[in-house]
Amino acid sequence: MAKRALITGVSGQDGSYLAELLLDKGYEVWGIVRRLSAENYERIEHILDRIHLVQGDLLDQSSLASALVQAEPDEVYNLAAQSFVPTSWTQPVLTAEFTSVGVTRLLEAVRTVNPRIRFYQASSSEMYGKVRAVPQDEETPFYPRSPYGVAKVYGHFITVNYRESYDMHCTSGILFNHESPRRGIEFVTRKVSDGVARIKLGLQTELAMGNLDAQRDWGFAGDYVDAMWRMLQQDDADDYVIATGETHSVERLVEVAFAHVGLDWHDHVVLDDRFVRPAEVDLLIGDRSKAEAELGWTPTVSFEELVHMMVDADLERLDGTKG
Ligand code: NAP
Ligand code: F7E
Repeated sequence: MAKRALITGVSGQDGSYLAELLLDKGYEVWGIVRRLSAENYERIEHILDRIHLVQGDLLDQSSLASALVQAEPDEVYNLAAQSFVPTSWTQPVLTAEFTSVGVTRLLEAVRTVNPRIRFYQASSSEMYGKVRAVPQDEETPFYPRSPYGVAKVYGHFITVNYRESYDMHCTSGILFNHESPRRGIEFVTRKVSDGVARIKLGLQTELAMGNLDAQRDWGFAGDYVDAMWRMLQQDDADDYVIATGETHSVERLVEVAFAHVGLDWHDHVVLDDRFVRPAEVDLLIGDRSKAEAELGWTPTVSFEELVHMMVDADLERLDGTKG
């Protein structure tokens, strides 16, 4: 019989890639979506006829239990969250409700409906914040620098706690930044790829940016959802860092993206304090040795390939709308 999976956040970047991956593996795929006044299925439009959607919200306990009863999953992937770091300063309580307590709501629903379900929690390198070690691995202490990072630390430890308290198969994947043409437009990689494409096509002239010195370990989202699946296939649940092991500054990102279309970033990028954060995460670089050894996982897309892929996708998308 086909395995069944339930994904929260199926309409997001990672949810859409994970749904594709699980369909390819023969899973029956279910996704939880929020009720919105207008549907927001752009990233999953191409697979809508192959997946089952059920309405639910991380704020609503009974909707999560109902979704589990309906979908009868073997595996649950909790990808839903308020995931944009700057919004976590303007909506800190909502961020905590979604990104922290929401995890407990879902874990409680799993525990009461069927504690044998395998559970994946989308933890984040933002938990390392003001980093205590370089590179960061599963043993590195957390020091979050935003309400989002703080909320994710709670989500991580409640997942570990359900594993230890109830002997449930609960895994926390500590994923470093991962991007794609499906990345939300306000995140830095997509903001840059979209801006570069617009400037190249003559639709705008400037790109306003915040801190160019921040360094991130950026990988391709398609690779990272494969790591999620591998984690839930292990006999024992555990925590894993997923990262490329390379770090680049935002300035380098901008340089590579503009150079790809034959432009010099100095002619177009302007600094704008509105995009500078109250507290910054200066440097992230992950050590994926454990994931490589135990899951056999390695990234397949380099930083330059990722930036080129995103700029090309935005050029193609915007070229069609030009004029
Ligand atoms: P994303 O594109 O922002 O997607 C977030 C998803 O969560 C969307 O489908 C959204 O639904 C859903 N959602 C938000 N609030 C919800 C609620 N109250 N109830 C139900 N669904 C809700 O995020 P992503 O980049 O795919 O990331 C997936 C997960 O990994 C997130 O938990 C994120 O924090 C975490 N993470 C991401 C990265 C990264 O670099 N991408 C790294 C580490 C960890 P709508 O479409 O209705 O808004
Ligand atoms: O910022 C700097 C900014 O918003 C990256 C989320 O998926 O990854 C993501 O969090 C860096 C920061 O992602 C702009 O200050 C400069 O240092 O793309 P971002 P993030 O905050 O790293 C982690 C792993 C997650 O878990 C999160 O959910 O870029 N930066 N100028 C800028 N960032 C933005 N957004 N916009 C700028 O203009």
